[in-house]
Amino acid sequence: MEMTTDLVRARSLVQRAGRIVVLTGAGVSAESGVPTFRGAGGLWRNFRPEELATPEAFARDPELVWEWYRWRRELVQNCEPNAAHHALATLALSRDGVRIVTQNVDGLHARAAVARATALGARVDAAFPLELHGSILRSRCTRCETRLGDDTQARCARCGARLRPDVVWFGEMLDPDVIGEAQRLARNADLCLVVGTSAIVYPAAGLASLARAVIEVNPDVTPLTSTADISLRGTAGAVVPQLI
Ligand code: BV8
Ligand code: ZN
Repeated sequence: MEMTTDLVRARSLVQRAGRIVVLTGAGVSAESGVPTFRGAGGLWRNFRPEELATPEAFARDPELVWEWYRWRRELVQNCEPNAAHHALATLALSRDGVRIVTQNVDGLHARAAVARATALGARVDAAFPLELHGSILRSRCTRCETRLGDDTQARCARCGARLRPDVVWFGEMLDPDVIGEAQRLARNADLCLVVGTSAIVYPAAGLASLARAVIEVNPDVTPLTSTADISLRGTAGAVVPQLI
């Protein structure tokens, strides 16, 4: 992507910003091979995510919902963080005041944080993302809230209740501490760098407008485009490394 004036302006905004919140969506993982929710390939057996990622779907057919999550878990474990994940992790590790807040549940930001922190000999937590919607790599008990890493059994070892993916479904509240921290970070941010989200899922999509300035990176136009200070029309893998 040639250095357009917008890219030059965006780069200087990133350099001058003190505190930056990076808000990412499924688009940041598209070049890693993870299907987005609303783009092509986001479907599984002709189900839309909004039909399966709900408490009602899980209550009605837990096995079908688990089958979808196991398929997604297997898929993301075979994907690698891409240049955008690594560039964002490097940004967060190389200067203070940068926090990554993600809607994604694929764990790729965390993997990039570990890889970059190891390479830079830095403490990983600065690049660890705030996961607004949880992670499909974890499960939790539907009764006693025990959380498990990579589990295989469907029942809680402690209380015998059914396990569920440790994600926030449509119609469920986000963890108040997590969304509260994300809103505090966005309110205090000089810049919100929005990468790869269709900006239609709330409350996450409402974070960008809390920051003093917004830069958007997306191949398509979104509801944020008209209010963003700069909107870079390109993919995360191509644009984000040039921004950092
Ligand atoms: C809540 C975890 C309130 C699960 C997710 C009617 C009924 C029920 C609820 C609602 C309703 N109407 C509105 C709501 C609220 C609802 C909502 O906002 N719905 C939307 C669809 C209208 N929100 C909720 O339900 C939230 N909870 O509001 O609770 C409440 C109040 C009181 C009491 C009880 C409850 C919970 C929302 C969380 C849902 N869980 N995920 C799972 O993943 O299995 S959200 C899911 O969508 C993913 O996390 C995803 O990240 C998120 C947003 O999607 P995007 O990330 O933006 O992905 P998408 O595919 O849409 O877009 C990709 C973008 O990338 C595109 O713009 C594309 O152009 C771009 N792109 C493509 N390639 C690239 C790229 N960009 C860069 N580079 C590329 N290469
Ligand atoms: Zn339990």
